[in-house]
Amino acid sequence: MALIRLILGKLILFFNWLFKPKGMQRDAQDQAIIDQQTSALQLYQYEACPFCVKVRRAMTRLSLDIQVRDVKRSATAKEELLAGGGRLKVPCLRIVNEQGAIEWMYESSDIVNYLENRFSGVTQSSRA
Ligand SMILES: N[C@@H](CCC(=O)N[C@@H](CS)C(=O)NCC(=O)O)C(=O)O
Repeated sequence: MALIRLILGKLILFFNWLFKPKGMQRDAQDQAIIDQQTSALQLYQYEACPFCVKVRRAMTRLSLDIQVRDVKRSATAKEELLAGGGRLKVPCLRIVNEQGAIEWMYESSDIVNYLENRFSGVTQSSRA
């Protein structure tokens, strides 16, 4: 079972690499604003988890520089996820909102929707 999981994981990573999505282009000023906003986000994940790959592909498509914390490789990241989110389940997006409150968002589809809703449009500064 572990071997099958390992092979499947490698295949997922291979196809992800082969069909890597193109990142959207923004001008430097807009990208700097987005980078500032994404500095408040962290993705807790496993490298070869298909749901995590789905979220990382959305990040690539949207050109989002979000810090990735690997829960399998880092005991600290695992503790942070358990203590903050309450469940050892990935992917999970840690969001610090404008008031400084922290939200832990589970479910890959919810995370992708959140990222698309927040970051796929034009930035405020660019068209002011
Ligand atoms: N419906 C979830 C599924 C996530 C999921 O099953 N993740 C697995 C890793 S691939 C996991 O964390 N399993 C541990 C658990 O469920 O406790 C999503 O779309 O994010």
